[in-house]
Amino acid sequence: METTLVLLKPSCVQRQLIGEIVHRFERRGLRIAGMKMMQLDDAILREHYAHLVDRPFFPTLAASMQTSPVVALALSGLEAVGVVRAMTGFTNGRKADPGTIRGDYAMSNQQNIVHASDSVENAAIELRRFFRPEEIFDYKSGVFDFLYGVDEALQ
Ligand code: IDP
Ligand code: MG
Repeated sequence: METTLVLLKPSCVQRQLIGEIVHRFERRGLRIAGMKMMQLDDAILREHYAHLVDRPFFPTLAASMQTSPVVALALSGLEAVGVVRAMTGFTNGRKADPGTIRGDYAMSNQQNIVHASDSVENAAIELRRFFRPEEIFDYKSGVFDFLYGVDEALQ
């Protein structure tokens, strides 16, 4: 099983879509291993978006991420990183496929509702960035035996 990091961005929080987006992840069968609201500061955003700090849009990106708290989620499941990234869709909501979160809720390249880790390595780094170890819970989902086949459950 993998655990991945999702941030429900201010575009999600302000549009009152927290419940709707969390519901999508739950419906898919992902287990919520961690969940909390946080106000992000400049330091964590510079670290989280280190690959973008030199881009001209970084100041507006950082500002947009601070207009309200975000909700950080740790989601667990088999191949959870790839599953969640596929559910997220292309960065630009206007180009994202219908059926994806961005394709169903976003019209913007920046105000695109969610962040999702893009690799297993980055998921581990990002989970450490947003959660203390004791904030991630390892419990068995009550429907686990109906989410996975017997062979998959061992992975
Ligand atoms: P991702 O969120 O799909 O992984 P990244 O390229 O890692 O996309 O960019 C991180 C975030 O930066 C995006 O989700 C979006 O909010 C913002 N962003 C990316 N490219 C642009 C841009 O060209 N203009 C404005 N904001 C952008
Ligand atoms: Mg990214």
